[in-house]
Amino acid sequence: MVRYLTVLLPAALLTSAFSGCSPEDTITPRLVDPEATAETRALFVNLNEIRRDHVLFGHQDALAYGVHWMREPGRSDVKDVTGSHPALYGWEVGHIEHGAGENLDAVNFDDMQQWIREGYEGGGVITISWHPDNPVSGGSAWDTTPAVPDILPGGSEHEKFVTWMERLSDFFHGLQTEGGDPIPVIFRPWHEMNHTWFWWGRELCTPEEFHELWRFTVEYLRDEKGHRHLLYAYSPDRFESSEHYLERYPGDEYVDIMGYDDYHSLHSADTRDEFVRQLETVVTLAEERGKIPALTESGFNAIPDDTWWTDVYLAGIDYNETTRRIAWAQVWRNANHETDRENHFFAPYAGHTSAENFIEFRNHPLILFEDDLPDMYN
Ligand code: BMA
Repeated sequence: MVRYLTVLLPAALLTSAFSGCSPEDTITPRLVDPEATAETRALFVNLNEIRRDHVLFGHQDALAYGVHWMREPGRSDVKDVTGSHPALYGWEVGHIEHGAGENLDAVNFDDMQQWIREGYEGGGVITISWHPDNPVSGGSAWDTTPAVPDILPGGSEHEKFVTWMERLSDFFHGLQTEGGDPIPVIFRPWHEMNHTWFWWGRELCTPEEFHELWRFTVEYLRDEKGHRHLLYAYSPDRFESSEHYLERYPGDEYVDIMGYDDYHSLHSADTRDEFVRQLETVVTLAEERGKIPALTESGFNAIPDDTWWTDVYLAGIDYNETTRRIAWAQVWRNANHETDRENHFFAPYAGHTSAENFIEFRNHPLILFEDDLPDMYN
């Protein structure tokens, strides 16, 4: 059984080998962490099984705020419109590296831990991104002063970076159920590294330096800090070819999820070919390696097209047998209109002109929201 995940098998065969097993039985997918908790392994196996027929819908910061509200227990814009929370919750830990009380979008970290607990207990899947500040210049994640070589072992800022990683680890340790069990999390660091807008991006470090940064991140959390509840997601932004996608891929031993972020080929059906080509590439590359493919960030800011959800987003994802095998599709956050950014939202809110179409999207059999999910952790 163990062997099945270490060789290349079609998803159907792979999953049928596991159906009916409980995590305690024999399921040992070849994860980055061979000692991952039973729930974390189950999450991987279940995502891999579910993607044969379904795609989970995800939203960033769903429980923290919406376009016209903040910090209201049990609320999300997605639920306001559809009656259900998203199936996958994205969270962002930028500024955890400073030991700050709030992230870079003013979300309180204690609240975030509580919302992560609630999302997990409601059956949802949790993914975390990180936009750490520039460790050399002190600027933001978008400050492209070169920094990667300096934070690697032997570099002048390495110790500082280790302190940052320690704070990240402390936050991860706090992600526990009431009973003290670690909550499985898909960690998605150093994303969009094939472009040049972040300090860890292309042209700011060599592929080898990037690989070292990635491996250090994994080994620190897994081996040094003993986190047994993490799956690791690699997610470049839009790309030209498999070679481009894989240029900064740190190796099969260091990646569980092969994702991709795309805000560019999703504005209309005109660029569907481009979107489909990239989804097909990600699915194919992931399946060749026994990894899980996903659309890790996406969306159309402010959703100016009222039928975008079905006519562009779903039509692209559901384009063919290959594209629809991604495990999830996540859209970015709904910034609060009064306190944060205006017109920066990627899911509809109650009363938005795409709300009706979003309900149609939610009712499509391919797409799962939280209340459609089977137990993802067993
Ligand atoms: C970006 C925007 C920013 C935000 C950042 C991190 O895409 O939403 O406003 O600070 O993500 O969440």
